[in-house]
Amino acid sequence: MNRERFVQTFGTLRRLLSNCLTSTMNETDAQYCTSRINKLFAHTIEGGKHERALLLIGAYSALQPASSEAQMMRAVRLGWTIEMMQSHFLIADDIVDGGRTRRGRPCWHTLPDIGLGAVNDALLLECGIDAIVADEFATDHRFGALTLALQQTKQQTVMGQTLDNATRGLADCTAVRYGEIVSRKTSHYTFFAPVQLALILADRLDAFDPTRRLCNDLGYYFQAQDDYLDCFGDPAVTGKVGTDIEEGKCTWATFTTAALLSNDKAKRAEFESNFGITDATAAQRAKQMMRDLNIPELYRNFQSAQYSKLCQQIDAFPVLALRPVFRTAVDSLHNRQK
Ligand code: DMA
Ligand code: MG
Ligand code: MG
Ligand code: MG
Repeated sequence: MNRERFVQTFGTLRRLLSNCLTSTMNETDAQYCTSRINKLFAHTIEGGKHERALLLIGAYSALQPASSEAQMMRAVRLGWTIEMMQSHFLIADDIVDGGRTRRGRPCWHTLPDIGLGAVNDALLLECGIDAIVADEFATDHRFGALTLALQQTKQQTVMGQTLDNATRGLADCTAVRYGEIVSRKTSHYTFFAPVQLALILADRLDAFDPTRRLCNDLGYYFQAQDDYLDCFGDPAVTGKVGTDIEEGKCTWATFTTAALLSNDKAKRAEFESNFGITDATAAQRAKQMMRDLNIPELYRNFQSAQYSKLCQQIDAFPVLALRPVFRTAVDSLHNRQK
């Protein structure tokens, strides 16, 4: 199933979800909640790349090539739950990170009639995930495994975000710290969960461990790109204005900078005085120092080395049917500008 067909299933999904969430309400209340859900979905879910859902669907099709239309639709529904989870985390992430734009639009919480009501909308999306899974799978033998996988995904991501939020300033920017954050906040929900849900649907629980290892590395590659683009990408292309330098985050770009400055006290102090403060001139200066340290070139080298390494891992992946799926995923990431 391609992106276009997946997007076409959105209206039915949204109606199903509104019905699930408003079924016990009177008509007026149900109408209000449905219009809130429609507006929330239109702003925070539509217009995304839907890469996570497409990974799930691609993995499921590869594992069960003879699946019926009804079986595919179940994979599609699960795909939408992953997309809802993504929007759920991004709404909260943008509030915490001081994000202003996403996907070329203002962040949900910055809309004048939304504000901190966005917190409840993030929770609404989370309820929606559980509602869809229950509606579709409550009597299915895979309900327990699916529910557990989703619960673990939420937990890993929230704990990754907890570590990310606790990390401030150059002393916290280390490769080890970064690895701890990224495997939780990004790899799990972006790569492992979609494939894990497909494995559960296909009754292939035996393949979790190698999948987790490969997905961890894919997530590292993906987040390092996200971090680089935060500093040096074009906001007109990425659809978001970066805040990592102003927020003093531990990212691929900043832990690499910290390592390069470890023996240069004066430069380190200068970088630190421009890092972690909300000041456009300071952020510009910090980024210029990063350019002078050749961070862009180091990034290009890292990216091509990591791409080759991932391709080798994929070529040795034990579930043969999934190799082309991972290959498509890594190829679509390589040299990405958004
Ligand atoms: C995002 O990390 C992680 C989650 C779980 C949403 P980030 O803050 O780097 O993301 P973005 O650059 O999209 O704000
Ligand atoms: Mg963010
Ligand atoms: Mg963040
Ligand atoms: Mg980022």
